[in-house]
Amino acid sequence: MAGDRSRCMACHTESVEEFLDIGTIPVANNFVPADKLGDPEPAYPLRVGYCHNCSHCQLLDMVPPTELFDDYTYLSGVSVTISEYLRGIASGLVERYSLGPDDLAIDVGSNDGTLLTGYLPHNIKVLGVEPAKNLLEISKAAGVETVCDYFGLKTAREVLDQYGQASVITSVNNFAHVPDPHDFVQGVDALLKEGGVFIVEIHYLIKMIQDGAFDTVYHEHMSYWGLIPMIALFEQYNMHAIRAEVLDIHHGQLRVYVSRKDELQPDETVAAIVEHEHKVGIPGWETCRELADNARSARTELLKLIDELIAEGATIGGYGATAKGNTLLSFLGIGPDRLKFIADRNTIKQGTYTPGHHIPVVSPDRIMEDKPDYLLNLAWNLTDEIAAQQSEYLKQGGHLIIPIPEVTII
Ligand code: JHZ
Repeated sequence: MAGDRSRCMACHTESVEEFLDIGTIPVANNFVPADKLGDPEPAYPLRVGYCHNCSHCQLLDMVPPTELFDDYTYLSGVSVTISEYLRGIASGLVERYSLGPDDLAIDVGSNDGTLLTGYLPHNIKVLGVEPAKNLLEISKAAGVETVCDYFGLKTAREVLDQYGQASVITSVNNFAHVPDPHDFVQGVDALLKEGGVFIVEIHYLIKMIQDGAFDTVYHEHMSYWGLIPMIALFEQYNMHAIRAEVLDIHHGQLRVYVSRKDELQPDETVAAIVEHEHKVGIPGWETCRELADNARSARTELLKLIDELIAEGATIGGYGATAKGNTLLSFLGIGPDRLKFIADRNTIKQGTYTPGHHIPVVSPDRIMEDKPDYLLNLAWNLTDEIAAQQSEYLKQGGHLIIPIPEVTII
């Protein structure tokens, strides 16, 4: 059962007010196998709230992490763009902090181990922490040792006993998945060696609002962080941000480098982003309400387009069986009557059906077999890679419909 949460997980005051209601829907990454199609599918409310005290945004209803992450269908290594990006984080850290064979690099939420493989050519010791049991074999085959658990103070102490202190700890697209960020930060503090750095990367609340990327909202994403609330959290544990970057990957990400206060000093990037957040009102109740308005207008516009195309006799498929795609499809009420299939290269997802509306997930080979007139691109953050891969389909007159940030056809 989902628990209700009007108490802010960052500042602990009872100040969280709802601004966006996506509906009661199944968990985004729980694709349904063919033999389970007749089984009851749990659905949970998906509502986002704003903390009037510290500006942090979070879900109001929490699904137990075990239901979200024990068995996980998303693989970091499927997209070339994402794989290169993740390995680039590792090699960037080797260079920035002159890491060598004596250093231990830990990645929390290490998924299939893709990020950690970026350290291997540099002979850095690596360790993943990842709760999804089904991904262990994949990371092992990639040469990455993984502790299969949820990260927090308890796990950090166990890792410390067995592997020693870490020089760098990364958490990329994982910190938002955490129901208790305080416990997580205490774990980082317990495990990081003196002068070590914690690098946290997360979908950026400000970008999400600017792009109207309401599809970033799904049960896995319990938090929606800006830099200012995050700094306030670290402050409570004598830690601070020493560098911050806003990046274009995914739906716009914030990367923050964090150390203990008395160990490393911040550069000018932190103050610049803090100033920008103050300027845009980080994010502010009214701005949050705008995201909800944008979500509703995007729904009307996209449904109108799809239904007009179908009325003209066009056929439509989808590309990218993404978590965010499932929020979009659920919010719009799109099922197999409108989208014939969704193509995805991830073989774990192929042969399954989207949660809720049960659209079949198929191999991308199906695109050239069926040649639908349009493909709704549910991985709109990876359009360049998908357009290059589907160049033949596009050359033969096929089109991609990009839903966000603007409804566009290419
Ligand atoms: P992608 C996941 O969200 C879940 P999703 C998670 N919670 C999170 O925060 C974000 O990532 C960051 C496929 N694909 O990365 C692979 C092809 O088939 O947008 C993936 O299934 N062919 C951790 O699921 C999907 O698209 C291709 O050529 O919204 C992309 O998923 C390419 C490029 C991708 O994340």
